[in-house]
Amino acid sequence: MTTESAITHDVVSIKQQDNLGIITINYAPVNALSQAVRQGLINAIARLEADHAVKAIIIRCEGRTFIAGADIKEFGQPPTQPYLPDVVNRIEACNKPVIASLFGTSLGGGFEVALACHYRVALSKAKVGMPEVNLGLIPGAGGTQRLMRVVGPEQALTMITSGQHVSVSTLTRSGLFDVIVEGNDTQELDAQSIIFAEQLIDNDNLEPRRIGEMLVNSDGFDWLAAKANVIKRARGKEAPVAAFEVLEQTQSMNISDGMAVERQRFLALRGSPQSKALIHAFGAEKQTSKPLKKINADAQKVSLVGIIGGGNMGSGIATSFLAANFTVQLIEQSSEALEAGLGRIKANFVSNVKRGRMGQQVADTCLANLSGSVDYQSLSECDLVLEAVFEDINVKKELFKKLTSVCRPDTVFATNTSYLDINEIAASISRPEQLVGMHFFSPANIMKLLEIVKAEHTSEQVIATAMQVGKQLKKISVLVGVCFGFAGNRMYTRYGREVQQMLLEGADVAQIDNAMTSWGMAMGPLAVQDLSGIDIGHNARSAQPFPAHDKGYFRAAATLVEAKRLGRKTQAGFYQYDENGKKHAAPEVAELLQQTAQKLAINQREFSDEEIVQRALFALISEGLSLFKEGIVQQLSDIDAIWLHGYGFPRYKGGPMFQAKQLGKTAVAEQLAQLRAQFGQQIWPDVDLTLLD
Ligand code: T1G
Repeated sequence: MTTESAITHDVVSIKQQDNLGIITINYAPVNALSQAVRQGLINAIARLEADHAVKAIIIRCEGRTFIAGADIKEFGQPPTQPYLPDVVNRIEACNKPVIASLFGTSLGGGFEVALACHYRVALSKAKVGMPEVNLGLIPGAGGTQRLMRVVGPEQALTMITSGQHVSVSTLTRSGLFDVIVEGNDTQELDAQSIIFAEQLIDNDNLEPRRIGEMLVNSDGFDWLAAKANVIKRARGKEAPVAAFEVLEQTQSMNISDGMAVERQRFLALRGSPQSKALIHAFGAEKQTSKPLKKINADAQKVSLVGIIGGGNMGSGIATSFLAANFTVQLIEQSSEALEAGLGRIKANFVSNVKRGRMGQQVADTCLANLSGSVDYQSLSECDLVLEAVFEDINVKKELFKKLTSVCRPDTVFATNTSYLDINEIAASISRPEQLVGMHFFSPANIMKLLEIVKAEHTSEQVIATAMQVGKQLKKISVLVGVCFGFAGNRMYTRYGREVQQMLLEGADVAQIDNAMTSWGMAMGPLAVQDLSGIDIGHNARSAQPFPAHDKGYFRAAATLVEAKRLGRKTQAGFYQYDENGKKHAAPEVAELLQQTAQKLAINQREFSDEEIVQRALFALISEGLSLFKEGIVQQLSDIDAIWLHGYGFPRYKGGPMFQAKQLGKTAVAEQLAQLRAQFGQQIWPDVDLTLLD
């Protein structure tokens, strides 16, 4: 006998099937724990607990996943009743067995709901996790307490402080799941959940098994060593350390006292600067795929991709496409170059397997989709052809001219150029509307950032296709316009210019790098220069007219290039490098730069770390606001996504434009006015600050 009734709107409903009560959550897109879902769960549990005909209860979800966590749309608003801890405790307190039916990604509050259930049935392809630290939070509804009781402090700490999604198939002996259903079939999951519930009833095994009643077994666990490890890996992030402290502090408490400590720390983190920044970062990444000017065209289907150039970039890009199940045809100029390119791609997959990024079978399947040729005719059936050849505009023009005669009329042409004018390349071919920039970042098979560059005549359909391909590549694809360096590198040039200007003004190399890394940047800007080669940027800049208004423009780099100090590759750059590659201060650099400063009549002085960080950050803010004003980017959050994924900006600081918003329009205006007064309008131009309202 089956009766159905809705509990709250249509997000939570219950169905009675014989002596089973089945609670279904249906709240797109990921069954997040909105207020209505929380209220619906509490009402459903109460209703079924009171129904004498019901012997056991299943909590399941419709759609793509079991509950994926608290509702991010409610973040930033005051918490509303029923609070999630009350919901999970109500589920656990139910006097009838409650079974969670897990598929997709049961994360955060979703996993906490599952842990409050008395049993868990899960698909082997499902994932679970406590990703709260990625949002600057810790689990706030019993997750620290119940996870530690089931899997022990070590595994609980790893899951909570890493925030990683863990495949159910790797947790078979964790004690977390009572039944693991092989595969990814949710109908089979539903069936197995019902069978499991019916077995409980048939065996009269109806006493709820509550994790909250278990004790934590910390025997032999070295909390001291674990703490040092958590702090080291946190690299300035507060939430992982807070999670550690909660687990250590509550290991011997009862669940109620433990949850009170957890809740207190959760609420203290909620609304913290780091949490606000991390939640902004999460939103900024999602926002990149929703360009403000809606793209009025559907993406073309792309499966066969031609990659021209098998060097470091081309082979990395080809690796990225192959790993996303595209078929790749690699083109090189000679059989030797082709072999070398194919070899680089295969080496990338060997590394992927060695580092556990993928299994050998997957790698073999990917490589089976790779072929190579020296004949452009082999590109005739490609849906997309992307070039990653030498950065010379005439080489690229010739290449695309050849492609227009070889490829289908609807083939999308993409260039990976970093600095060349895509409008100029497009103007040289008969199908400019087919050309788009797809600017990958090295190493292209690792870096998630992809700039999709819309040239003047690029069609909407080609843009939509490139954005779709970026999504399939699992890249953070950001739509940008054409200018020198597009968005990321143009800002990076401005950042580099400001850092090198401060060098000429007397700031010390190590002081600059240490100030920036202490603030949170992944690497010091001058160490990065040494790594990539000071001459690379210098040669690219030398191809452009020197900005007469900016007498110190990268003159520090020019000085070092003249002194043949090119960076790591010459064991000498901004730093000195010993035979082990370890960097050391190089006093002669300060002398060289002092001479250059004197020639340029730039006075030298002491700097504070704060001023160094502020000047560098404001260079990014100023250039980011100019990019938006010129229409190179469509939303400020895109700039944050670019800097978080392309340049090692600290995620827990949200991005340069998030920092500007946190500083506030008035403070930014005052600081920019001071810099403008000191260094002039051309270095620090007027920008539109209304965006910071
Ligand atoms: N709340 C609301 N909407 C969400 C959401 C969430 N938690 N997660 C994703 N979405 C939306 C997303 O905005 C997009 O919407 C759509 O779902 C698809 O997302 C108390 C406090 C779940 C693995 O951190 O990791 O619980 O753009 O494009 O690549 O302890 O989204 O389609 O309109 O990313 O398949 C913990 C964060 C919260 C999960 C799916 N949970 N989300 O990835 O699709 S804190 C999380 C994700 C918490 C408790 C604490 C991923 C995903 P739209 P998508 P996807």
